[in-house]
Amino acid sequence: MTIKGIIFDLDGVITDTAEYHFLAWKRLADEENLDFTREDNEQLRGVSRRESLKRLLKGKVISEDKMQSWMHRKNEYYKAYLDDITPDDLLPGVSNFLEEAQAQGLKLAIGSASKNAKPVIEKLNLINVFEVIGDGYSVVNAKPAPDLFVWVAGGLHLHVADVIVFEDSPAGIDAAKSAGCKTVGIGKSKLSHADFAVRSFEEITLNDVINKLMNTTL
Ligand code: B16
Ligand code: MG
Repeated sequence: MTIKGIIFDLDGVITDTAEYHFLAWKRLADEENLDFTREDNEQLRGVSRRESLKRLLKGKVISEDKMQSWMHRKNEYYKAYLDDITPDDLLPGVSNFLEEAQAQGLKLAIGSASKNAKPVIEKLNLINVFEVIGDGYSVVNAKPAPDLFVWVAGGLHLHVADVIVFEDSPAGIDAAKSAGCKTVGIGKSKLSHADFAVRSFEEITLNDVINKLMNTTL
């Protein structure tokens, strides 16, 4: 087994923008008298803005114009929170892990469903760390489709089988697996379908990850 590159999801892996997504959707839901809880928000992890709105609507049907205008409004609320992001908002252990991966000469990239990924990465001061940034504009079919990870691996000039994907969402693990990448689940969500899962980068080194993937029947 060779590992030549790593694709990191953004929200929930590199930084925790899920709280901002929640606050923005919650504001919209309150304004429109829709019931929306933190628990509901877990179902929006890693899925596109449009799919998030559909899940928030819980089967209620609205016109396409209204869909567009509500998605736009939520995004304006979300973008206002992004002003507060600084490099201190990296999740614990991320900075060391990125340094380790760079020191070992791996190619690094982002594979995020978010159309706001680039400004977030700029705010985190990581724009020069990633060779490719795949975001919500890169492909038509969002996670759980494999397209984004195939697109990013291609941008790195790597075969998908030589790439590890770190993801915090079930949709993201599904996408990475169907792309043919190795998968590591990060965070509190149940990600039992990943090759293996840990709660945080603080629990692992790059060598741990590679050893674990080598000893797992993939
Ligand atoms: P936007 P990721 C995802 O980011 C978020 O987890 C998800 O909650 C959000 O709906 C999606 O991006 C789209 O974001 O509205 O900014 O385009 O986890 O794939 O980095
Ligand atoms: Mg995520």
